[in-house]
Amino acid sequence: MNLADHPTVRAVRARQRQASAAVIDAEWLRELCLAAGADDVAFASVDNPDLASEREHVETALPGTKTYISLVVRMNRDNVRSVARSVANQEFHRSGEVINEAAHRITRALEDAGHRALNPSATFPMEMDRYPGRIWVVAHKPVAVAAGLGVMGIHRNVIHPKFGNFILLATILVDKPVSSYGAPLDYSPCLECKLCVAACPVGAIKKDGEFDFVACSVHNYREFMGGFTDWAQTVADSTDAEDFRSRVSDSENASMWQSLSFKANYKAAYCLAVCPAGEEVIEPYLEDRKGFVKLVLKPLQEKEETLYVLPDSAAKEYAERRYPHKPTKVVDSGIRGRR
Ligand code: B12
Ligand code: SF4
Repeated sequence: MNLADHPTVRAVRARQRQASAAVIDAEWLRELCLAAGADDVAFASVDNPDLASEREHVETALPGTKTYISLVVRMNRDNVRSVARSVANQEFHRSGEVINEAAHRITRALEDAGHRALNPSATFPMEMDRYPGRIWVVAHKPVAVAAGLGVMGIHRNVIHPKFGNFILLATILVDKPVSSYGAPLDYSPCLECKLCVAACPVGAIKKDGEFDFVACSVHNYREFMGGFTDWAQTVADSTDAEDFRSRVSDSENASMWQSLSFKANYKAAYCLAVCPAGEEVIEPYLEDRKGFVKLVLKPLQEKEETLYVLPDSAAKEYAERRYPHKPTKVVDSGIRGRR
């Protein structure tokens, strides 16, 4: 059959063609994003020099990307702060679903308006064929910062001027320029109170803003990629069931089952939990700093829980010195060449 005679081709040629806008109106796009479920949104150009590190990656994901749409979704604060980590983890996962759903809806609307658009995962899944290298398609934090949605605090999470760090981020790529782009904030909402430094049980956050991502991923991500590999290695190395049960507690196995069955659970995220920054967050801290520390920081510090650390690491030394009531467990990172 001649292609021109195909019913699809005839239907398409019969309908009135509407050219898609060469430049997307920023106000229209903002309203679209808020209506889709985002709590805040801003835009950055792919040519923004602050985002040079992302360019080749987004060009591979969506050839011809011209604009980043940066989305913010709020998390419920007291859920993130709770010592019951099942509550905090549910909050992370649910907020991840909300932001992915919003991004999916916006991408569909852009497609319907004649644009090419793509929404990389806000969190997981990521590109595990590249693990342990850069597994993320686009780094949401620098995009949000360049678009003016916040600034990274000492704990290296983005702090939104109003919502504080109780947010998740996502980025949509689109093949058209937008009529106006955001600009970085002229101040940092971080108060430099160092509560995040005090809260991290493995000392991953240093006072000067240096971040020990290995310490964080070995403990906080115990039931994610590397920690799972270490758990599987322990199964392989055990001589029999009794030996395995002597190496891994019932609670640890149940927790791993829960992570594999539902969604992987973070062990801490205490840096976000204690952060008082942001116009809608700061009041209880401003009114009574000691009371805030007692209410939010102390219960996390006092919680009895296992801390996962690498052998001979700074994290091990820190955890044993600062948190003697929290047992440390020396583990393997699950990454070849790094114990
Ligand atoms: C990789 C990653 C991590 C890594 C590294 C963190 C990091 N600082 O980069 C680990 C596993 C440790 C991690 C932990 C957490 N993360 Co995380 N993470 C990401 C991810 C996938 C990319 C981060 C990124 O842009 N890194 C590159 C640059 C921009 O980050 P950077 O801080 O400037 O630089 C550091 C890293 O590059 C690191 N580094 C250097 N080389 C390498 C190599 C590898 C392989 C890795 C992993 C890291 C690494 O060291 C640098 C110096 O600190 C994003 C999702 C995404 N697609 O963007 C979420 C994201 C940054 N994470 C987020 C969250 C919430 C967390 C946790 C709170 C998780 C939790 N629930 O417990 C903790 C907080 C730890 C902390 N204080 O930063 C949110 C942050 C939201 C916000 N308000 O900013 C994001 C944006 C996810 C989302 N959709 O909202 N995360
Ligand atoms: S806890 Fe304090 S020092 Fe840490 S990021 Fe928040 S405001 Fe900044």
